[in-house]
Amino acid sequence: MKKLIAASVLVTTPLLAACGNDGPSATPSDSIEVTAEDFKFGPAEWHVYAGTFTLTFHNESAAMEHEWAILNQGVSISTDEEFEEDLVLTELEKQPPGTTISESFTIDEPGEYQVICALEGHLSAGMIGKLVVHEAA
Ligand SMILES: [Cu+2]
Repeated sequence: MKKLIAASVLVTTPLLAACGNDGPSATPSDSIEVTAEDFKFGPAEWHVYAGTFTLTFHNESAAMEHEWAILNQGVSISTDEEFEEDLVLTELEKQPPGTTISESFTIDEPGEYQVICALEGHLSAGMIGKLVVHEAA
C-alpha cells in the first residue's frame, strides 16, 4: 500500500531551529539509508526535508523478511497489538533477506513520524524508529 500525501501546512516556527541541538545526525537529507536486522533498524532515526526523498533499504537478516512502514503523524505505538493497517501512511513493503532496494516517498507535512516493521512480532521485538520531516529548505 502506498499513498502520496499532499498537505499544505503553515508552519510559523522553523523546525530546523527546533532541531539545532541534535548534532550532525539531524541534518536533513533527501537521501536516507537504513539497515534492517533481526530485530532493529540501523540507524533508527532519519531526517529529511518535506517533499520527496529516497530511502535505500538493506535487509541484512539471514532469513527474515523486513519492511519499513511510516505511520501517520501523531501515531505512537509500541506493541504489535496496537497496530492496524489504517495507521500506515506509506511503506516500503516487506523485502526478502539480503535485499537492497531504493524507493522514493513524498511527505509534504513537516513533523515526526514513527517508523516500524509491521510484520508480526517485529515491532514488539524492537523494529521501531523515527522519521523527522523538516520544513523544506
Ligand atoms: Cu521486520
